[in-house]
Amino acid sequence: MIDFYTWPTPNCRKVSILLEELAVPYEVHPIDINNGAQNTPEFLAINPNNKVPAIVDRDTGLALFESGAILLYLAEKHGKFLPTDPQAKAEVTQWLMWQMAGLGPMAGQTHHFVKNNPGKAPYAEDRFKTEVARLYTVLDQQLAEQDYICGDYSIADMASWPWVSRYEWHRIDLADYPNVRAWYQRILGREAVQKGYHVPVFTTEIPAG
Ligand SMILES: N[C@@H](CCC(=O)N[C@@H](CS)C(=O)NCC(=O)O)C(=O)O
Repeated sequence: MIDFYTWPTPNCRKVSILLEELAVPYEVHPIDINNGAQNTPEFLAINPNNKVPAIVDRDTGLALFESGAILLYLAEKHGKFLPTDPQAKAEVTQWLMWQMAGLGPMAGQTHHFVKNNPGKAPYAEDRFKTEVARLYTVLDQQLAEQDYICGDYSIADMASWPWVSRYEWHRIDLADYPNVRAWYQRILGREAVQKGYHVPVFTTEIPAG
């Protein structure tokens, strides 16, 4: 049984989508980050980094934060969505790191400057919007000849997809990235993705792409 500490954000949805895909039992603990629930002593005992998502694996007692580490752990534990062949595994890990260090932070900064604080820092708005567009171009090329980022559906897709679902927030028109759009809609059609998106609560319809 997995205790899952979460809120409806892209980093958390990666984990809820994987939990749904794995069809393993988990108990949801909503952490309302808009009201400071990430700063309580109880939550800090699980994640001293004050952020969601986090999990506790009741089978082992392991407490884990950082969405990429959680995806790797759960995929490896259940032997799904992460290849065992060293080269194929390295490729999935590479694209997971690409999302963790690139797409996620750059899109997040674009939301902060362009969507939430327009006009306050034009240089930052331009810098992050340009970088996000470059990352979408890279992803579009990667998807030119295959349905999923590393060939088969994997945690690399589950990491990037929830960020792409916020394409309107970072001012991306998916029509400019036809391979990304087809990939986005392909994954949107998965039942586990639709269920995982709405954990811990329904907030909005999933953008259609
Ligand atoms: N690199 C971390 C980022 C986690 C993160 O930024 N979580 C956000 C929500 S998506 C959060 O908890 N924000 C609350 C805060 O910053 O106080 C991960 O991928 O898990």
